[in-house]
Amino acid sequence: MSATQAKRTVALIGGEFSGGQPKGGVERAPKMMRQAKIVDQVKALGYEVNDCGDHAFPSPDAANSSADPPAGIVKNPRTVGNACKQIYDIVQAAVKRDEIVYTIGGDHSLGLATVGGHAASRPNLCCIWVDAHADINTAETTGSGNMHGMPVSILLGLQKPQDIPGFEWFNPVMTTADIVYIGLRDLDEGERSIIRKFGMKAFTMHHVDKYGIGQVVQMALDHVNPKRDRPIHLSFDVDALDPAIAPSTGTTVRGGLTFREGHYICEAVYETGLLRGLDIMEVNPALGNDKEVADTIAIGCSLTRCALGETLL
Ligand SMILES: [Mn+2]
Repeated sequence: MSATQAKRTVALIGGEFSGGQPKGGVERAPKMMRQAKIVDQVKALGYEVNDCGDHAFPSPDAANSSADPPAGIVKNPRTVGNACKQIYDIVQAAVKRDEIVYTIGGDHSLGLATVGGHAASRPNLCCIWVDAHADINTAETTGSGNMHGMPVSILLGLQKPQDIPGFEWFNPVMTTADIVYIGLRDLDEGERSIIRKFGMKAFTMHHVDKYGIGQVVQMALDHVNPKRDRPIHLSFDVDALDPAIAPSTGTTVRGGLTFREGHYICEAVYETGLLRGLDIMEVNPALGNDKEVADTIAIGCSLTRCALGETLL
């Protein structure tokens, strides 16, 4: 076992939520990862686990959208805002206990709650967002209206939370300089404009090919955490991985991270000794055959273990 960091308690939070996108099933991932013995695996790495439970949220009812009508084309805003508020509060409480917050999604709209709730109690927090997508659409730029493509814009206040019903409670505390992307390969035009306009640091798959994953993680850390003194939240959308190795997720994009590249990111972040928050998001056990589902759940578990200190030797 590595002595890189003193073992803290891990607060495990299940976010059984699918309302940020249209595909059912993603809300079942926390239970499936538990069935795959994720709790025992984290304990085996030497951590105490404070099990904060799985939190279920009603799926949006398409037949009765009168309770939560779209805001422009943004879908289920109050449903997403309510789920985010509840997870945000749970995350914030765990951070105040100085625990490592580990959230299993659920769709990535919950990233607003996990990173946002974390940053609210750890002001110096930085974030590494590993994803095929930038998730930085605003109400103006979104083409789909699915809120799992919007958490970063609200998190950073580029999209005013007060302008989306259900998000009035949220107070952005992070800036565009506090977050770095790895793995991007499917960006909307509006997202490109936002990333360029604010000079945000983004390592796409082009950069992974060009520099190799070791150099990319180094550069990402140098940008967001040059003195290696800031706590890190790693928000990992499994669609960052190539669909050949993580097929059971809602928005697959070819040309993703290899198995080793994905795990390397987690290992390298662990080695900093600064990991304080981890999300494993968008595992969807309803998509794919039995083997594909098992492989994707297994990779959610192994990414978790690597981020918490499992090493090859
Ligand atoms: Mn995402």
